[in-house]
Amino acid sequence: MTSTVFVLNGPNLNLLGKRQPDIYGHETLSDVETACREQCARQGIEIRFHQSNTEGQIIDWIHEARDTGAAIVINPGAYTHTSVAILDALNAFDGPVFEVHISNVHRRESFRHHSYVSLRADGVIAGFGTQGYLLALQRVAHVLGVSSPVAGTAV
Ligand code: DHK
Repeated sequence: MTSTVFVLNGPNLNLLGKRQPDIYGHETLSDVETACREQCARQGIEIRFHQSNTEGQIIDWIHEARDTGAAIVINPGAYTHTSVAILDALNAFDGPVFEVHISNVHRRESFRHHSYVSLRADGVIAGFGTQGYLLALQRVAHVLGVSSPVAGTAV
């Protein structure tokens, strides 16, 4: 059976490419989705790609992943720094979880230095721009044991 990865995006990421491009870059979320879909197709993984500005919706998708997902890649946006509820939902998911931040949150305001999600994440990527999503998906393919033609997956 084909594995499915849920790629979940939190608040304001629908504005990617338009808001603060000096921090988040010029690529849109649609560009990111296309790149993620292409990479997953190459890796032989199914993808569910979502964005919501609502905490409860993100939690509902994490619950859905309990039944149909093999891994989660999540950029929770600002909920990273505030949401015990998203942490609790991720703790109820058994597969690997990878946290992605487009910006290097550790070089920004101190309130962005703490992540509730990191208490659950198996890996965290920050500051690699939107490429961070693709790096996380590369890791997903590796830990799920599906073949990946992308170089550098030996670790
Ligand atoms: C995105 C956001 O919207 C912020 O609230 C986070 C994260 C950082 C990012 O870098 O992708 O603090």
